[in-house]
Amino acid sequence: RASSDEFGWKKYNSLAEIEDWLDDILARYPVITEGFVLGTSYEGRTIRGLKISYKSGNPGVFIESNIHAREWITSATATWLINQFLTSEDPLVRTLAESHDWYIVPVLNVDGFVYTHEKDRMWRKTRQPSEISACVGVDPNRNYDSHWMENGGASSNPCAEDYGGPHAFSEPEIQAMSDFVGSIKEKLNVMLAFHSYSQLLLSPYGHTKEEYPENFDDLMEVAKAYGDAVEAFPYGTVYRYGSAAGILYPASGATNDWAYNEQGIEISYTIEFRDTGRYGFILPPVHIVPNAEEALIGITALLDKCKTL
Ligand code: ING
Ligand code: ZN
Repeated sequence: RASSDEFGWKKYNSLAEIEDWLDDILARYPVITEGFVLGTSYEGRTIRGLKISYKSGNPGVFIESNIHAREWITSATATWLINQFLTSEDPLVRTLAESHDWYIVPVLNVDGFVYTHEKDRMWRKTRQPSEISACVGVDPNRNYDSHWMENGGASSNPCAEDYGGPHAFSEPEIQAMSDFVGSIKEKLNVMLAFHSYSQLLLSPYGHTKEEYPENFDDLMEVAKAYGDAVEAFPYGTVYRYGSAAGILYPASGATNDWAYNEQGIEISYTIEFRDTGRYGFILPPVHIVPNAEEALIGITALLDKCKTL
């Protein structure tokens, strides 16, 4: 293979490249890492995850990435973080990596991700056909069973980009998330759902802006720590923060609301990475490493702040 075809962070990788790389990681770090299978996608692909644990009983952090197919920066960032947690010699990164148990799903929407590589770069949804329409796919980030389809936070039109699906958990990928996260929720302190783009930290709730979580002040303090750390980092990138419905738009059935409401994970965010719209979803690969560095700095600050709550 030509070196430019190999796995790395100078380009976006295909699902096959990411999976081969995960196999390498598992072979190279058999004590620290453990592969897990989240479940099977509509088209029959295995949805894989990686657990990184240096010692048992650490606070658990779950990272859900690439639930939206076209948001390639999310899996590029998730894999870069995995690599840092395993190989960095920076003492701050070592402390971060070794003092948490990480559950990372680099590509949740595997069918959609493959579709963006092979057919339509701008695909967002899953690839399960509808029974009532010729349109394909459900918005997986509207498909969790948490205030599903309430308050106009998702569309009932199968052709819409934010179609909530025929019923909650209609998408096997999202049912798989629910089963897996449900089975380890006692171990999880933090849920981070990676998205792009807009440079935002979004807390619950997405389903309403009339109400706010009981720990909303804490959630904002923690989000501020992330934003301040990223802005102080050499690139000066600005992240805004607030509740999803409060600063963005109403959206029901999203991961962070579900994790918060139904799984009791009190620190739960959607993170919208670079940029603010110049390139949008088609973020040039030169942004991968800077974006990932910012995520690392931000997550470090976020988890440090959590300890003070
Ligand atoms: N944005 C998220 C979306 O699913 C979001 C924003 C997430 C809103 C969670 C509410 C709750 O629409 C992108 N870019 O996908
Ligand atoms: Zn998204």
